Amino acid sequence: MPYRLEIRKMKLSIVEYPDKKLREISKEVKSFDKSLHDLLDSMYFIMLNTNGIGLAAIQVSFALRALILNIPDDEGEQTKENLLEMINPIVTHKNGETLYQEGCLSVPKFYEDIERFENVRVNYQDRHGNTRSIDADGLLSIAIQHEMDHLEGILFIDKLSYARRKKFEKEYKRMLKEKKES
Ligand code: Y12
Ligand code: CO
Repeated sequence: MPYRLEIRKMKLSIVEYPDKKLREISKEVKSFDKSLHDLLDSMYFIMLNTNGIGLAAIQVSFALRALILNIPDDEGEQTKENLLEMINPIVTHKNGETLYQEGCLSVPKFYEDIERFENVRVNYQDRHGNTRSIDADGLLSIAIQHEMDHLEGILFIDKLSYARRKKFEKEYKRMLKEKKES
């Protein structure tokens, strides 16, 4: 059954771990209409307001294969010209290995070294349904892989070793408790 969007420039909020919503497999986007554009615009707004550089639709409760990325330029500026919107992305080539300390708006305050492919080629659609392709390296490549994992219900913490994950769970639980008490 196609995923129906009912969005009117809505105020979105970020879904945080351990919310089960983050485990959903997102569905293909089939309509490239105003509702999708409103969702993407609202995602951009919340991502900038929370100091993010990447966000998948599932992180704002919409299980759709849509993500946005806004990697800072060499001066550290996040400009709208560098905004990348990827709909229905598919990795067609990947190679190399790289390690980077990742963070996620859905797992606040935690950063972990995660291994990724160094380069990826991705086919995707833009907000109008046009087919596009990009060869990514560096931070963009890492961010694309991180956001594409969200489409499969995968979080960067799932890639930690057993021992590191246990440590994370303990610290995260403590953080949530402190947040509740404050
Ligand atoms: C490399 C690694 C990870 C990605 C995925 C995109 N990740 C983010 O955009 C993470 C943003 C983030 C922002 C935070 O700041 C605020 O929430 C205000 C943050 O700080 C706290 O949680 C306190 C943590 C993560 C792309 C490339
Ligand atoms: Co994330």
